[in-house]
Amino acid sequence: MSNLRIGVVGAGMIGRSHIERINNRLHSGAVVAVSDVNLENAKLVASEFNLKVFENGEDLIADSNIDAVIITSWDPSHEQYVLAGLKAKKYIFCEKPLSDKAVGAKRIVETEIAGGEKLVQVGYMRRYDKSYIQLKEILSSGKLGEPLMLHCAHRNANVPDMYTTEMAIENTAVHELDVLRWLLNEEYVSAQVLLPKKNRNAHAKLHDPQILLLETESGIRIDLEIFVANNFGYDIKTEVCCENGIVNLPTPATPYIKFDYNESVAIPADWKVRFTDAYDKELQEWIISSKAGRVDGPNSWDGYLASKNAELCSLARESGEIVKMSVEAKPLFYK
Ligand code: ISE
Repeated sequence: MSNLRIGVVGAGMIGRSHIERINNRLHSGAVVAVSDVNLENAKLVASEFNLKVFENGEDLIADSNIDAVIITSWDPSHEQYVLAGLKAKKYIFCEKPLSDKAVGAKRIVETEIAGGEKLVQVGYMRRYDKSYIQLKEILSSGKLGEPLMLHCAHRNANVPDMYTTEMAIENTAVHELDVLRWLLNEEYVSAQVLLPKKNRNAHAKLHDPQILLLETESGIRIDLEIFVANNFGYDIKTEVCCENGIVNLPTPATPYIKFDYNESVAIPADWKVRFTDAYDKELQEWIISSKAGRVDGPNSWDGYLASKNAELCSLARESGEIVKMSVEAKPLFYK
């Protein structure tokens, strides 16, 4: 079968890097078209990868020469493009979050169910990361007993000036909100957010760091540190304390150097470095499953729960209260 012809809506940082990986490294699919609200940016990326430029995302999505769509535009525009993709009955890969609002993600779920065909995958790439997969295998083997507590950290060296206090949860912690329910096979029942002393490296519109305290259905307690202006590098931690033992998320190997009377190991600069293999695997599998007419990865329901849970955590931060998170029954369509 011929290559899946892919159109990309949003030619910013992650959009460009997905185009590069698909066209230079992956197989069975090719990005053939691009659009961006910044037309000049779309033209620049198009000339680099020899793509057709569309002036607006909806036209690209509806074009009959496009089989499937990747949405990497800015978060508030995800919903409108996913809905356009559903209308055109195309396979859609939408970067996280599925929508910046739970109500938007819910509309996507309802539209997809009404259309009768599963078409949407959400870019929660950690589920494709080798170290998370190993962690899940160890927990599922049962040899460590039941998980009781998780100690997690999501640390970035820095974030752009437009990054706000809300985004620490809705753009950053949303990864853990997705991957931990996948890891534990459980939903969250409550959340609380603590605000430690403010980091002077964070700009005025960002309270950094933040601590999320989550509780799951069976009573597992999770503490998650979000520290996005740490000035030293990208650092992701998950320690799971079980009845008979403890397991830590493996850190991908980097060279251990002895030099000039010092020992050192490099820390990744950002997520693009730390999760590059996961992004490759995620998109390769998306191309293969789209060609086979399936959605195998995190779907709209997962995307909706991540956005909804993030919104509830934001509410917990604003109110200072412990917020209850009701467990919604998964629609049959997604089972
Ligand atoms: C960014 O949008 C991501 O998705 C990264 O994975 C995350 O680490 C970062 O904090 C977010 O801002």
